[in-house]
Amino acid sequence: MSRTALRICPLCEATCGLTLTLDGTRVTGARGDREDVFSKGFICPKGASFGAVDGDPDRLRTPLVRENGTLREATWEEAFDAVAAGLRPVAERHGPNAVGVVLGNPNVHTVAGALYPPVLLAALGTRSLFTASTVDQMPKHVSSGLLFGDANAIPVPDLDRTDHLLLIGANPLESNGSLCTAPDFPGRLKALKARGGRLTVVDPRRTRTAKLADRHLAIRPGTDALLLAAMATVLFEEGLTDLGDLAPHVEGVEEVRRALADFTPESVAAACDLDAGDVRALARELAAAPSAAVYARIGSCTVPHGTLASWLVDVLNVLTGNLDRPGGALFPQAATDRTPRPAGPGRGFALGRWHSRVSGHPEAKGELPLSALAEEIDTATDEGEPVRALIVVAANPVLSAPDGDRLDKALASLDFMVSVDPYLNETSRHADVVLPPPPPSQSPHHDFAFNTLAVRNQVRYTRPAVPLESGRMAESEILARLVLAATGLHGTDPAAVDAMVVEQTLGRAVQEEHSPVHGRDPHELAGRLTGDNGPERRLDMMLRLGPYGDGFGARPGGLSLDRLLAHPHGIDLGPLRPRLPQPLRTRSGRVELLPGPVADDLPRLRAALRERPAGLVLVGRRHLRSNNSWMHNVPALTGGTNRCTLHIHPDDADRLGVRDGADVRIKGAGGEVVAPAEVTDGVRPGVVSLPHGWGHDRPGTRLGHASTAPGVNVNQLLDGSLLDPLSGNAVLNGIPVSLTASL
Ligand SMILES: Nc1nc2c(c(=O)[nH]1)N[C@H]1C(S)=C(S)[C@@H](COP(=O)(O)OP(=O)(O)OC[C@H]3O[C@@H](n4cnc5c(=O)[nH]c(N)nc54)[C@H](O)[C@@H]3O)O[C@H]1N2
Ligand SMILES: Nc1nc2c(c(=O)[nH]1)N[C@H]1C(S)=C(S)[C@@H](COP(=O)(O)OP(=O)(O)OC[C@H]3O[C@@H](n4cnc5c(=O)[nH]c(N)nc54)[C@H](O)[C@@H]3O)O[C@H]1N2
Ligand code: SF4
Ligand SMILES: [Mo]
Repeated sequence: MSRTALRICPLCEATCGLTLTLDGTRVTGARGDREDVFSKGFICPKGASFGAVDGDPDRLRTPLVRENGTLREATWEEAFDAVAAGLRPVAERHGPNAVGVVLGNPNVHTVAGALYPPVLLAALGTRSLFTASTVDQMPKHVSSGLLFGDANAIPVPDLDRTDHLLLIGANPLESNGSLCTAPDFPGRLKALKARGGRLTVVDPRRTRTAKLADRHLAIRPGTDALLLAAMATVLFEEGLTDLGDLAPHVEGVEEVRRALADFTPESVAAACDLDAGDVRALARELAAAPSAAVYARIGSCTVPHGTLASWLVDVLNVLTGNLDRPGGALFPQAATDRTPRPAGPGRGFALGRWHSRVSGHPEAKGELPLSALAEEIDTATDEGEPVRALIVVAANPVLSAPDGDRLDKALASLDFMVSVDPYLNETSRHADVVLPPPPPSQSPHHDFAFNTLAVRNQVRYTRPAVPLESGRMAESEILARLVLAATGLHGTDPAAVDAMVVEQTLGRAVQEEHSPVHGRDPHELAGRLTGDNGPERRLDMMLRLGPYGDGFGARPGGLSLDRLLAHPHGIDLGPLRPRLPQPLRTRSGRVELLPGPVADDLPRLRAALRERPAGLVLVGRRHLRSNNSWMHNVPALTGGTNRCTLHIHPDDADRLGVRDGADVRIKGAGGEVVAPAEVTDGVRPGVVSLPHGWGHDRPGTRLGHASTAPGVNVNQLLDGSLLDPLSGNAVLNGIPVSLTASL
């Protein structure tokens, strides 16, 4: 007998609602949920393959524990005993920083990944935290921290209402969008054009997104900050700045004008390899549009001036009066956001409160660069203890971070490593204990992170579509037990972790004057929480305390878990609304348009005006039917054009004697790889492109399908030394490479 169940898709940031078809406990099909308040039936090929992703026979079913050098299947009890026995001695003997934590991308796609890592980190007290953010969006966090005082206050383009979208270094027709949660991004771009709006794309490749654009500028990689700085200067020179309602909330406009004055279209044109007239036109169009949004992603972040580019994006949004207004770039308000406090000065955002031990990289948002993970393990210094034990949750840095070969060796040298991962892959193969979470059909879903980045305020929750298979453990329980095992409380009831968080959160809330529960009894409130388990009670608590919540009765009709469960397709909370100055947490209580660390970094950008590397540079690319490093094991999603090939322009191919389909040797600072060439004018001359997440040819993994067409690891071309200095973000795009036609 088949039945259906609703499940929000966890496979990318678009968060589409799916209707799964189930045969017993097996997912046999997936289609878009037409009644979903946000995605309205949209689905992409990855979502349509949900069943294949979910049912991959290579997913681990039981924990693995290393014994005499090899991993064997084990019970959960044995596994957590081994975790406690492996981690505690390291922390006790060598101090908290000797235990490192690595958090990977899928943590933002799971309930467990949102709720438990913060508890784990607080309990461990380690400064050795490395996450996917520093190979991704850390520059945006840093620029938001400096501009708005809150690293998580990221303005999102108002896709559905804007008249003009300037889209930089993003390819939502393949990625489905990032830091801009918008199911059916392609449809929303087409709707923008249909209503007479304008789309400009800046990308060294003529992507599917670029093909949709009214104007495509094939910029030289790594130079977006120069382009954006020059656009700001044009706005100032031509009297096109107009802050509108923002003016009282912004300081530093004049300082920005002075700081950027020597970045003119003419001065940046050669470095960007763009026409000065085009740069000027871009600025004028932005200013002339009734509403406009500048939006930039991976291609603007994973470059040497990532923080400056991220900052300039919002500088342009501010100067044109588009920040915080409909049609511009606004701050979403998620249902699980903390109770908004009254506007006013905050504590501001600090960078570099501590530094990495080996290279002295400043922390950003409490994190050290993922690029520095290998050296923090394999290099001894007088400054403190190296990382000797590692907790890895949903991360595969051997493929996703620079210089996988070095990291591979470093991981092998650890005293102890535990991986929470459904696969035995390039990274988890080094673990002493692997703790496999259940497949998504057996897990609940709520988008704690992506609702704070969504183009429409809405809230949705789906319970597990099928019950936990016997022998499985929910990922929330795995992480709660991990917290206990890592902190000397091994054996305690994991429900204690949730109970502690509830007690602390409610205890704080009742003391906050702006809270709807101010002055009430936290125990009485805790007793009112509903939900089948700890994570559900925590979701109920966050919803009820949040901006749309029922305030535990103070605001009748407001949100609660019960109310959400009564709306299985979600609850629409309306379009994005202007919110300033409330979200600001800067010391001034205003948008600080020229923060000190940014001003101090401008001389480096000025020096880039003169840089003109003669050789080839490499950029990445994403494929619609792929996702970073972990979806190449699903036959339905590989093959066809989803392959690990080197895109190269015909002019470069001719010059270098590279033939279509023939192998090319690609050399970078960190090593070399060999991949087949795909000659295409989809990439501009001087630039080649290789996707990331490939290289599934290491021994000791269990990736039956992926290892049949392993591809190569593009990140082996990097040695980990290229970073955006403010954020510690890896430079993954625009890296110098040399090619030789192989063999
Ligand atoms: N050259 C280059 N490198 C890049 C990028 C690039 O553009 N170019 N992009 C970077 C970016 S943006 C990112 S975010 C990183 C991503 O890199 P990572 O953070 O390493 O993320 P993934 O490769 O997506 O998956 C990591 C692991 O999560 C596991 N996993 C899948 N589902 C679950 C789950 O439900 N629970 C748990 N516990 N684990 C799960 C997978 O098996 C996999 O081992 O890569 C970065 N690396
Ligand atoms: N199908 C699929 N979807 C995904 C993922 C995936 O791996 N596959 N990964 C997910 C993750 S973790 C993330 S972070 C998002 C990322 O989402 P996006 O940011 O949309 O990622 P990309 O598709 O890599 O697009 C980046 C674009 O930047 C261009 N680029 C490279 N260098 C430069 C430069 O210097 N300047 C400019 N202007 N452009 C440049 C590249 O050519 C590329 O087209 O996608 C998410 N969605
Ligand atoms: S666009 Fe993303 S969230 Fe939507 S179905 Fe595809 S993978 Fe899933
Ligand atoms: Mo990412």
